[in-house]
Amino acid sequence: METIFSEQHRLRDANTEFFGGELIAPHEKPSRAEYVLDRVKNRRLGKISAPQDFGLAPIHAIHDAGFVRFLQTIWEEWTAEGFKGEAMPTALPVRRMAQTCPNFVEGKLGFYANSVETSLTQGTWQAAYASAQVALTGASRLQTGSSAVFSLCRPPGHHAFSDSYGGFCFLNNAAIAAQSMLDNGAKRVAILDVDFHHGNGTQDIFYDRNDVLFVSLHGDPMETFPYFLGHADETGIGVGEDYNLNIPMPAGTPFEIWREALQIGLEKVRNFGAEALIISLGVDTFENDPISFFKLMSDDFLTMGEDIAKMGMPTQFVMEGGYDVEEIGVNAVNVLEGFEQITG
Ligand code: OKP
Ligand code: ZN
Repeated sequence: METIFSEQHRLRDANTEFFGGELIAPHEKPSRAEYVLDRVKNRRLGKISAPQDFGLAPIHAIHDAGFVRFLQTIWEEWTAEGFKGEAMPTALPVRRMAQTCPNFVEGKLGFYANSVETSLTQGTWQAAYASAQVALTGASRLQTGSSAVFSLCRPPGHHAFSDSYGGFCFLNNAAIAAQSMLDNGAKRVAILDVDFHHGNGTQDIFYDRNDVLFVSLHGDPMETFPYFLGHADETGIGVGEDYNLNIPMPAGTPFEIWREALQIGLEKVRNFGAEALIISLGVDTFENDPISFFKLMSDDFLTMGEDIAKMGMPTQFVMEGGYDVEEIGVNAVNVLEGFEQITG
């Protein structure tokens, strides 16, 4: 399987993540992608290619123009004010507050944030842009005859909404890839999100649509991030009704149970009849992940890949989370090797 990878991911290298009332060294750091890339090389998974540049148009097909401009300009605006730290909001528009974007930079941050652990920094936009191009290049590969591709995206994307960032995500790579496939002739695309966290951004982007099915297996949002979306009763709206499936699971969920949820999700995908399957591939379901509570073991990721391969669909793997950096490479590439054990 071919891997698409951009060195530009290193431009996302924040000093801070707001965690437990402290500013700590971020969980989402450059070494994550390097561990995965090293494992791809060591296992000789296949060739590694730089992304093509598809420009801003396919990003604007998913994201609000004001939000994109905000990401492009925020660091300059923030430093122009003389602030010493990384950019983060203080006030957020919640219940009954006016939804107008303020002029002052700190207000803009609150307007465009959906969570506040994620600092904006120099280089974040450039890395997020490159990550989206990695996803777009993978999508293009599927539409020019590849049966499977690995988009080694970093930073991740599934917590990015059309008009908000958060949860270490800025641009929704999987959504951008899905939309580009539709805009290049696909009729239906399915996104299966196996990251430990609910793909709240992806769900919201496609919630009222029936051309993209979204299925997510994740920690129960009553107990974990992103908290406010991902419940089982969120099934879609309007023509999108029944085109969204959430399977939240409790702390301690082992692979045996998780795999039953996977089968339900895959059955939903099968009945949908999509031309392509995008996997939002987070491996933070791993038992030793520092910020998650499922109990998958490294070998389980092989089985996960096998189960996905049995769908027999053109498949794009888009990297999302996974924070036990020592094992993230093994676990992510295990999914890909399991997939190839079935497809050859
Ligand atoms: C991004 B991805 C833990 C707080 C969690 C944000 C997690 C973002 C995960 N106490 N903070 O889905 O892996
Ligand atoms: Zn995650």
